[in-house]
Order: sequence, then C-alpha cells, then structure tokens
Amino acid sequence: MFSEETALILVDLQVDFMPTGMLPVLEADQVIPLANAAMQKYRTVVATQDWHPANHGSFAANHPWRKPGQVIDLHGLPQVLWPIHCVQDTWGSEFVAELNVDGITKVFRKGTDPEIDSYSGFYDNGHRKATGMGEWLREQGITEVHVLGVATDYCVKFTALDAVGEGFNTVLLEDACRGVNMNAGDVEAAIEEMTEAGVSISSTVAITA
Ligand code: VGL
Ligand code: ZN
Repeated sequence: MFSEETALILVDLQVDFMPTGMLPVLEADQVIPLANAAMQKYRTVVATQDWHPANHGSFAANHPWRKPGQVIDLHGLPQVLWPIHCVQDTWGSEFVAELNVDGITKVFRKGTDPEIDSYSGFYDNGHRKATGMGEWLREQGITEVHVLGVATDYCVKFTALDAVGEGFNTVLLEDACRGVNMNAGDVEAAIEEMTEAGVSISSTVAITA
C-alpha cells in the first residue's frame, strides 16, 4: 500500500479507446488488468472520462469536408480532428466493462464544452477552465500522483504535465499506458516531453510485485 498522500489517476479507460472502439488505441485492452491490479495499492483512485456532447468541435464529422487526423483552428487553438468518440451517455463513453469501477473513488469528466477540447484531466486545452480534479486532490491531502491509461501521446501526456504544473510529484506507470501514435515516434516523444517536465517513469509491475 502506498502512503495515503499518493493517488492513482486512471486516464480515459473507456470503450471507444479500446481496439474495437471508435478511436481505437492499439493494445489499450491490455491496460485494464494492470489497472485493476494497481488500484489495490492506493487509498485514492481517480478516473478521468472523456465526455463529449455530440456536437463537439473535435469531431471531424462536425466540420464539412474534414476528416480525422486533419488539424483545424478551433476557436483560436489548433485542434486535431477525431472520429466521433465518447459521446455522453453512449456505450462508447462508458468505462470498459472489465475495469473494477467499484475501486474508483471519484470520476472527473472532461471535454464537455463543444467549443474546446480537453486532453488533460485537470484543464481544457486552453487552460481556461479547471475540471476541479487538482483542487479535489489537494483537499484529500494528496501530494503525489501515479498516472496510467490512454492515450500516452494525448490525454495521459497532458494530464501528467498538468499534474507537475499543479505541484504534484508525478509518476508515469509506463507499462499501463498505450498511445495513438498517429505519426511514428509520437509515444516516444511524449514520454521524453513528460520526463523533461519532471515526470518520473515507473511501472505497475514494480508496484504490484
Ligand atoms: C483522447 C483524443 C481525443 C485521449 C481523447 O483519451 O487521449 N485522445 N480525445
Ligand atoms: Zn476526446
């Protein structure tokens, strides 16, 4: 068991990011048993949930003649366009059935504003609005967070970077992360960026042994 001041953050372990989902992440299903095992070691487990309205601006389908992978300007921010995914109250936005949801202390939803995307579990991509996760973790006395989930090169990365920015000791559980890797090397670059920002790298094998 870790100290009560250490929390686990599960990033976007949702149906649409699994290999059979709308925004499939290779091998994302392999993260689930690792997450279930890791959860046992923490008093506090928070989960983020990508939670978009159907008219969300990150969906290629909401922009005529645009397709997934293209980048547009969305109200002043560069926005990668995605397939429709994690629409509120649909099957795809649910946590994966095999995930031990009873072990989750609190859920933070993000990406609810159709005008701006939110990769991080702490803030939207413009750092305009907080989800409340940072404040809540501080209220619980948390000083260190361990992060796992999907996607390494998007939501995991921005969640870990914001965690550092919020002053938490931040550890990436790398074996329990999988990435989109739209361009070869994206995952590697993301891990390098996190490391340079002060994120430590560990694994669930190390903590569940
Ligand atoms: C994510 C792209 C769009 C993620 C969410 O969970 O990393 N990526 N929405
Ligand atoms: Zn999304």
